[in-house]
Amino acid sequence: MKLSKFALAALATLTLATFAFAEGQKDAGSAAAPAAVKPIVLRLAETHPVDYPTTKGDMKFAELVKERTGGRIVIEVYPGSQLGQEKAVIEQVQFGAIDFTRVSVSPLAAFVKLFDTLQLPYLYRSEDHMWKVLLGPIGKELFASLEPANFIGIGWFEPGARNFYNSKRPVSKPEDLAGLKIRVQESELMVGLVSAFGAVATPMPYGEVYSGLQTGVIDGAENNWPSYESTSHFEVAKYYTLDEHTRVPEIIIGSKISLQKLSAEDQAIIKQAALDAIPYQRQLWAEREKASEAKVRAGGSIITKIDDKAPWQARMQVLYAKQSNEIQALIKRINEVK
Ligand code: GTR
Repeated sequence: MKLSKFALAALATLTLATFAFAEGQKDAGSAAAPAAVKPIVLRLAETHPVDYPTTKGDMKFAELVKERTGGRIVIEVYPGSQLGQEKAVIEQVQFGAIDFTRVSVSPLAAFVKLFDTLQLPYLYRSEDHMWKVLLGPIGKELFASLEPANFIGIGWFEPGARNFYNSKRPVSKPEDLAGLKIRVQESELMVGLVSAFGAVATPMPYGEVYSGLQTGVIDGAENNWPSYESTSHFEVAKYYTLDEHTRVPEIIIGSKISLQKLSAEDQAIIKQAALDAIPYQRQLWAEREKASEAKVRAGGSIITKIDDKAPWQARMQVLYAKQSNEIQALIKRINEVK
């Protein structure tokens, strides 16, 4: 086949262009290759079921991290204690086997004693006072105090107030608790608190409380409205007393071992995302508290309201007196937060 001069020139141009295009593609491939980069997948352990406000807060946190890293960092939330009960999970976070967890500061205080301060009875004047403490300089100092124990403080969630409940009798004054076997979180301070009320404290993981109540191993426990409802404890322990002895903040902690593998920018994105998830969780919490109360009342629980908390507070003086100087100093500063 004979080609004209014009056709030959066109063919040469086309060949060169194809070659140049292929080279360009190679360059682009080696420089960025975004599609080929696998995301960093991190795991977060949560004790509550999927529809619970803290779990939804965790998911919001994960969603913000994914969005703000353009999908480079994916946090998978494992609800319903799939990765273990709180104390065991905290240990795994410490060793880097689990990357994050959302827990109550109560079991965390077994690892970093200063956190006992935050779960002292009748410490906060109100929910608002608690949030001022958590989001102010004291909250930041407490986060920093976690680092020597290999944890990184990431964020706080709303915990509501905790109340006593039992299967035996209505409780309207501290003396009514005498002799009742009350489950507490795995926390020395909580053992002291319940003992100071004259009850028999029984530390036990959250997941074992329902059967404990059902079989009579324990007579009662203490928790906020949403936990009392979501666990169905209200079905087996119908006397609920609104003494509001504690507000024990919920916290998200990260594993120092996992997080130090990330860049400083990514660590900052993660911390900011957790803070930005707080208003969402607080909103869900307020709604769930009302819904849980309605469900519990409809389920036939006998609710005892406590108008005068003074006798309850008076019983707690022994617990305050036992605290270290470091904790006493922190209590003083918390009281001064306006
Ligand atoms: C809930 C808290 C859980 C868990 C539980 C318990 O209020 O959200 O993280 O600590 O109490 O009593 O074990």
